[in-house]
Amino acid sequence: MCGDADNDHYLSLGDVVYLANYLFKGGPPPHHYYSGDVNCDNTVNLEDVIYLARYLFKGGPPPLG
Ligand SMILES: [Ca+2]
Ligand SMILES: [Ca+2]
Repeated sequence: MCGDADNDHYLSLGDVVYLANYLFKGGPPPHHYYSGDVNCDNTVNLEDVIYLARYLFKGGPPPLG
């Protein structure tokens, strides 16, 4: 599932934290790399964290793919 970085089958704050941890704290990568690529631009970066947080908390568009 796109955006499900921690692979628990739900999109939640845990995925935002997991991705932020990976990007900024040297944490483990998303289970499937593409699951961390929320906006489908073929890279996993801060924009994906923001996209996912926006979807979860601000009613933004759902993850692509
Ligand atoms: Ca998850
Ligand atoms: Ca991306």
